[in-house]
Amino acid sequence: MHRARDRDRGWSCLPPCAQKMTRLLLGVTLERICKAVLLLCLLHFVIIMILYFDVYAQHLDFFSRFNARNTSRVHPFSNSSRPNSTAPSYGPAGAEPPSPSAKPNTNRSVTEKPLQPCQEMPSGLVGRLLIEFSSPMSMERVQRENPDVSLGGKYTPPDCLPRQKVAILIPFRHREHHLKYWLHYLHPILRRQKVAYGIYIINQYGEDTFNRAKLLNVGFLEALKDDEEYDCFIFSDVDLIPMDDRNLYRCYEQPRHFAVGMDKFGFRLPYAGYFGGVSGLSKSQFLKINGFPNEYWGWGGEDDDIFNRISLNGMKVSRPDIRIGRYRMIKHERDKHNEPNPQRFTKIQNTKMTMKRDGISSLQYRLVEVSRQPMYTNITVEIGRPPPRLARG
Ligand code: BGN
Repeated sequence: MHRARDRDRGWSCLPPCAQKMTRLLLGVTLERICKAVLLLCLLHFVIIMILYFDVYAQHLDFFSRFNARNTSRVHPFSNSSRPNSTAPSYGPAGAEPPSPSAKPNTNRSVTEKPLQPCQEMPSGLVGRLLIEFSSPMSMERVQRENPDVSLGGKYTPPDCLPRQKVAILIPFRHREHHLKYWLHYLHPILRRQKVAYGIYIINQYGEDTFNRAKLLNVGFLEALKDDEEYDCFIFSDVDLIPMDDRNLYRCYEQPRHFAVGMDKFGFRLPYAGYFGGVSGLSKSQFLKINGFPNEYWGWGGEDDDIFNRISLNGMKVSRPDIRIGRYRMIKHERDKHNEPNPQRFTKIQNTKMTMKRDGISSLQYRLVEVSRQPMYTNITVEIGRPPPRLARG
């Protein structure tokens, strides 16, 4: 009955034939699937090849840059701006290779690509860091670990053009142990941050009362004597290590406070106007506030005075996010000859009156020695002592 109907409709196939048809259809489908898979494989192969050649080309590019750098190695900082006549000598003359700068080098070989400005947020940063002070540290180890740092503690990124030249100034006396850790942690961080920098230890000569802010004023002038291209100054205590390399050591539109969350303050800002520990000002910001006060002898208050100077001159302090601006402080006893300054409470009330006459414009000091060490430049300076207190009555 069915067969008769099929015949009527023009279908001439009997059951074995229908099976054949089904198999044929299956075969065709399978063939199509195979072709599609083959095509996908081919596409995959082509994509892989494109990616491979892209990476390979980058490698070639990297190696050509590397070679060019090795043959015409550019030294980080110029010494053309050194002081003449009365100025101290900064290490052996001719010991440094010729001057480079953050500006493009016109003598580059034709095959070498011109350097691009360094990224705002460099890609090699790692974020949170493990900071500890229990493993033994030596200056030899720091030197071994930082072969790219040149004499005097100077560095410039080899693969991009830094936007600023940063002088890092550390007020100092008898803290050699802390300095080793500071250099051990900071050199690699600054390198990853693509900073062009020089490290200056401003060492107070003698045993008179310590004066942090005055030492920093000296550091500002001496660093500029060493290299007039510095346009950013970062002032750091020797015992403070950043716990995150996204806390970028450079200058900003507004004066910068870096050490917003220290471990000793429970990783919080101790008060809204706190400007201690690590801070940074561009050259023009620093000059606008007439530098730092010279008259804060002993511990405390000088950072509050600087904060006042910033506000009184119409600027605002900028800060990193509290999660990024974390710091570890190396534990230590209170230094001798750096007792809390009893005058600090009244002094910080008078910044408006004192800042014009007391500052970088009135700074006096005697340079004792400048010596270039492999990992830093050491500037020893005599800055005097606090004036004798007026007898009462
Ligand atoms: C403040 C100090 C700062 C110091 C911080 C954190 C003064 C001035 C009188 C109020 N200021 O109190 O210099 O950095 O503590 O230790 O003492």
